[in-house]
Amino acid sequence: MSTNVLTTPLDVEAIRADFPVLHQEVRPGVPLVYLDNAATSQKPLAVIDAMTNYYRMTNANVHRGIHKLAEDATVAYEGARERIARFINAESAVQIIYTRNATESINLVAWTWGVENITANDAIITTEMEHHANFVPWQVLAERKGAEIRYVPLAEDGTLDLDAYANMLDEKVKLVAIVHGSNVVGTINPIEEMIKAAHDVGAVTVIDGAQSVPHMSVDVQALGADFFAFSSHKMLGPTGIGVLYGKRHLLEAMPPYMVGGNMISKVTVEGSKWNDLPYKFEAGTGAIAEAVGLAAAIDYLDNIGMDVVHAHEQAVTAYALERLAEVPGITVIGPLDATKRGGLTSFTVPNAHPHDVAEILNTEGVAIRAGRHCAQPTHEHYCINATARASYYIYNTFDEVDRLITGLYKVREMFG
Ligand code: C6P
Repeated sequence: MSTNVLTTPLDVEAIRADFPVLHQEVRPGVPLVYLDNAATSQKPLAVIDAMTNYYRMTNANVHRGIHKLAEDATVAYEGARERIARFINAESAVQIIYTRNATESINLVAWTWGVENITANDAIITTEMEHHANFVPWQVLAERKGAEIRYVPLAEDGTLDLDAYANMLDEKVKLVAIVHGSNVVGTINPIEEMIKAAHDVGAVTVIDGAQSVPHMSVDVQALGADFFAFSSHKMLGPTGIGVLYGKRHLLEAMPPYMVGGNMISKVTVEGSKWNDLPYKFEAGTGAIAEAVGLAAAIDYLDNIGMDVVHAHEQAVTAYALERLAEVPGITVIGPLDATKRGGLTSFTVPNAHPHDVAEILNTEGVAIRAGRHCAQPTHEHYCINATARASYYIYNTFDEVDRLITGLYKVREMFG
């Protein structure tokens, strides 16, 4: 047990009361401990109710009808866009493009801005810390264009090697793609300074905020990001909707990603003209109820305060790091200082495959993720095949970390 006093600024029990899914036993007498939040978060009643009410009372298509329901649906859909813009401090809601998820947001940039701007004379920088969503699109784009791709290596402590980054920045570099918060090592990267360095050589930046926006205050203008991507489902919102923020002049100059209805202003047999931002990038009917749900999730998080969310996660993560260090043989990858991390811990257990670790923890009611977490280059850096990962959110308690540790002692007993 920890010798430190365990404190959090959050009333976690009150928060837990808002999440129906948490109040269940995975088998009789074994309550669920949900520590797979980096994969997807649970949803509070406020989000579930907002979406249910939308379907019960409003449901209509947006931007098309002139009847009351269509108008109400449009107000809700566009109101959600405004809400998202305020949450990340975008200059304008027209810079918030609805996508399906962070992966689609990044692909949108690769297959529009990237195709238009990257040539065989250019270089793209990404890092060994990326989720495949911010790695594979750039690899494929570089291959197709015959461009060079450079990878910022990880330093020994699980941060990015910033000296190597500085050395690889030159006038050939046209695009820099960096993850804000890693989904494996947990590191929060100093992206403000990395973006500034990229801008100094004239490069455009794509920031993967899938693991930062849910957990900390993010101000896209203060960061200076050209493009910023995230997913609703990791931040208490529904699946099926994500966000791409982009600087207006870049979005204006980009061709559409998909074409069809909604994204046009004029269509004749001679040709078509594109709609204004943000609709130019939103072909077809969008995820309307999901936008409503995402706005409710943002209200819920903002009500708590993102600084409080972050402080709670750092307290739980610091406690987890301390307790994981007690279990003989466990190796945690990434910075051991919780203040440099988001709320997750990836680790290996001697003689036990991460899938076995997850399996045994599952019998103890503890849900974690095992595997490469769609970040194979990061695992290759450590010369390991896979890790077990426990990831925390606003509703996780210190007691739940204790349940994880008890389960890990069982794993150690079984695997020697
Ligand atoms: N990581 C995890 O368990 P999507 O799937 O598009 O909503 O998010 C992709 C993504 C992009 N970047 C980072 C840093 C991420 O962590 C993820 C999703 C999940 O780690 C599922 S693989």
